[in-house]
Amino acid sequence: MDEQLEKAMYPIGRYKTPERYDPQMQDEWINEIEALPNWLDHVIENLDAAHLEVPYREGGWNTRQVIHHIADSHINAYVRHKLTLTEDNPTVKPYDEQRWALLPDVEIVPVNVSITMVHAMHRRWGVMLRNLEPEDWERTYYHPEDDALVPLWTSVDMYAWHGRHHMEQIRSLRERMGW
Ligand code: NI
Repeated sequence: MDEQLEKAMYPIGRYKTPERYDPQMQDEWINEIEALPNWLDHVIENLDAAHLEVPYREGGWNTRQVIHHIADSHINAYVRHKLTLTEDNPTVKPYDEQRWALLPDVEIVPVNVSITMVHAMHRRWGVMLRNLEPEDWERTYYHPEDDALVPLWTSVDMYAWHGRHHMEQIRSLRERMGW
């Protein structure tokens, strides 16, 4: 892939699963999950309606779609984590994120509504994760598309990355555009 495109798509690099589980990382993962709503408040500050419609790269989502996508994705993640904590190896439901991003709510609802959802949901998510028993972190869910058992700690690490990843797409777009 073209280097500039790679940088626009993956401003903090692609996700890489850590080679081994380090429980000392829990705090950092949860801190990032708890910080995301405030980062989102900040990253869209002073953007007008026209700015929100500019794709962050050619053929990519615009800021409006990226913000709603974060809410859509993290609702799924939160449900997956709750299932993991209450069932043995639950099979989670994949969803078509590209088609979700084209539904009417993403078109019509202001982005700050999704950021408010993220504030509320991440508050609960953070409290849930902060109060787990050590063994809970190694519980797993089954992801049918990847045909993989995913430990909770991997998933938490991945979603901490995911929030930062999309926030940085918007932040670096603003930087490139001088907004
Ligand atoms: Ni995403």
